[in-house]
Amino acid sequence: TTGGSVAAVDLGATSGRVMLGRVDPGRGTLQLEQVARFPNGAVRLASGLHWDLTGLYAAALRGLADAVRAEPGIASIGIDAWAVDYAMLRGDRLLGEPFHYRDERNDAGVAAVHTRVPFADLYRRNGLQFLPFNTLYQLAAEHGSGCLDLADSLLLVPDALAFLLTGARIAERTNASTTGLLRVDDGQWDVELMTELGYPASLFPGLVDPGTVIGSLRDSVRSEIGADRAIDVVAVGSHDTASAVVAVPMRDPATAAYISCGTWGLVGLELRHPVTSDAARDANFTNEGGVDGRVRFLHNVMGLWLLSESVRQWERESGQSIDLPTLLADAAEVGEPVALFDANDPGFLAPGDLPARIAEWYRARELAVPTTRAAFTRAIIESLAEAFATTVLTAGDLAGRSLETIHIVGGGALNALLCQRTADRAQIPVLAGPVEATAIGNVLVQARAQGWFGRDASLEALRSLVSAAYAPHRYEPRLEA
Ligand code: LRH
Repeated sequence: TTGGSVAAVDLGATSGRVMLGRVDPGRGTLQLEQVARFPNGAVRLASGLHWDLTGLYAAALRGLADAVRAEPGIASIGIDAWAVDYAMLRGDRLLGEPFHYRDERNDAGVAAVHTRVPFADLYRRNGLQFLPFNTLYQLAAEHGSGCLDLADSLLLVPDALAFLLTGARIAERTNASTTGLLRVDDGQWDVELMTELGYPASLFPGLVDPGTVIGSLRDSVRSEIGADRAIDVVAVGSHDTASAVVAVPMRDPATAAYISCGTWGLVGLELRHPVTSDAARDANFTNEGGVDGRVRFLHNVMGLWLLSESVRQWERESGQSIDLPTLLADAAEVGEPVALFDANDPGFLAPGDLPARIAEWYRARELAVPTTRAAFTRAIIESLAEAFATTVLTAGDLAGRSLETIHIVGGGALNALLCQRTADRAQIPVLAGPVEATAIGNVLVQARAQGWFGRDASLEALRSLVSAAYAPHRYEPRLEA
């Protein structure tokens, strides 16, 4: 046989899933089957906004049991999740549930870090865009809680789950690059920076690259999921965006931009070398670590959070559930022009009544506030499309590339209005799909680690399998923008 099956655990901010991936590069086939899906979200505890990591672990275990039942021969398991958030441990024990990056505690952390190390210096060292929740700011907010003194290790969310499954402590490199504590030039921990900021370097485990075996399932985990033999957990691009970029079916990364669109819209390019120019810093572009040492040169745009958090508020107000396809169809029918708002306004980050904050944004600028939910939704989509388009064009300028296509992957690829309006506003064709890019990227990196592609297969070889299995939907730009 030239292929086999692996399981992907893919955790997003609103839901998690366990997928079975069947890959046979010899035959040119790639199949994905969802075996479990479970909700995820913030929990407001007395100490602030947290994730229910224990609940996620339990749900992942149930999903893995389903995966093993459906396909007893899975060769390995890979885990990816959102970036920056972490669990602290003492010995094998979790020191509470991880903070959610949308918790309000970060402002003080930002100020504390920037008085010690000005942002321009940080950018030169770590190449990261400013996001108030980058791990290094969260850790500054942790000072005074006493937890940093108690902990003896710190694991990012996917690494924490891998630890619970295997007992092994590692730091997968793509996700470690989002902490702000990794050097952009050589991809190693910046121990000097940790020391300057007062974070014990001993908290951070050794770095591993995607494709490395993390460890084998603990015996008790094996019996819980009904596995009758050893199964390895393999590091993938454990930062969900790194896995998604693996599965962007770019023919030529030199002329393609991508938007990984879920809760966030991650808008940028794949580069061989980081760009840390003053212009890139001023445009707040990040150089995150990709699979195979490639650089994810991108900017965070607020993403579908604007829509989902607005819908949540409308549902809370009315006590009725809203059908998203109907809402989007109504939004597409809105005839009168809507005013755009700045989709990147930091005031939209925290959970709560988002439509009120958007309305406030308009009022402060004496712009007309949309009067119906359909018009509001249309304003959100148009504003997102505008932010996507300008960010793509900025990325091209900063990296000196002329772009011929924009790939949209993730849930946003299903949003036809968003895809079309992005094409219109950028005047560049949009290729939409695959929707499950993150899980596919997770599966493909495991498949390569198994040797099914040949161990040195390039990302281009993996991507050609993606385009064969998931032909993207093309949106031509229309002239009226
Ligand atoms: C998307 C994502 C993104 C990060 C954010 C915290 O899920 O990982 O790349 O910036 O979550």
